[in-house]
Amino acid sequence: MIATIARELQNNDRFLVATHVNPDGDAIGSLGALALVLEGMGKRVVAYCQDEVPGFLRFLPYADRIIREISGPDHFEVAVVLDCGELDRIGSAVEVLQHVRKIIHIDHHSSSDDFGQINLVRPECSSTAEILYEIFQAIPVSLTPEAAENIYAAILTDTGSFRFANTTPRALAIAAEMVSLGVMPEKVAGEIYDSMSPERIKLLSLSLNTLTLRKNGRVAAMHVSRRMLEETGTRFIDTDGFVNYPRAISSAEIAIFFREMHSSEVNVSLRSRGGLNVAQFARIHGGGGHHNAAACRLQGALSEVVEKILKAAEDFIEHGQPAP
Ligand SMILES: [Mn+2]
Repeated sequence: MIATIARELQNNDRFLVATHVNPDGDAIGSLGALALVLEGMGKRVVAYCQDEVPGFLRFLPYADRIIREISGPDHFEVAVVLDCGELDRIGSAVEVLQHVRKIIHIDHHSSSDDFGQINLVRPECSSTAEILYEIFQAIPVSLTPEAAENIYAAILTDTGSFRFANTTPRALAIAAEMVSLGVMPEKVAGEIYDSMSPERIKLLSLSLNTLTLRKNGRVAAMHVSRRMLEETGTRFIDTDGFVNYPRAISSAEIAIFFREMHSSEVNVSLRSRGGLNVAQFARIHGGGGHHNAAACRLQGALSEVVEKILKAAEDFIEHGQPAP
């Protein structure tokens, strides 16, 4: 499969590369790495992500060239969809994408659909960037420091700074290789983790005040409302990573972060440690993700969704995992 994709990248000339809405470090890093490698091979590339690149990822080489709208499927021979469990998560470009002759789907989410003509889904990989690295080796291409920085940032963020269970020998070895190619870990970490605006810190402080514990702290949750965003002059994108605060509580087995979206829709981020499979929990509520990191979106007022999901999380912990 790796070899097949390597061949497709070599044998075609006009590529669309795309990733999911609300992009994270793996989404933007994978997009940038693949776009840079394809350009290095002399290919024509359009890189697409519906939503804006979060501030902490804008330093990445290529991030400023990602476009947010595309037209016509005819421009592209191949579309490569990255880090995206369902095609719908591409956002508004889904129409165009469905008409591209060949879709190559590369992902590491365990709940990933087979929506492409070629599907490479490897849940054992730390990140989509790790899978790309293997494809790049199979072509083979040598990576520029710019491509390497994108891969490094993707692995760094998807492993939670090399802390999560997906911090495998392989993930660390690729990260080490990227450093030997010129990536500076101190610079990348500074850009990603120490670049908060004062407004964002104020938003965090409001959100920390909403901390709710259930089941003797085994369930820990926080939320951000539209009003908090208005009050602090921040945006939805500024809540990225907030779920890691309830997750950091020693007793927490499930951490939940609620974000009030527009018109009675709530985004729910879920994290777990160890055995509890939050991807399964998310799927029950119409979402998906990984064993220890997942998300879903529910209709309803913020307070209703919070109560409903907290109750469900308590049951989930109490009764273990329901039959699939
Ligand atoms: Mn990922």
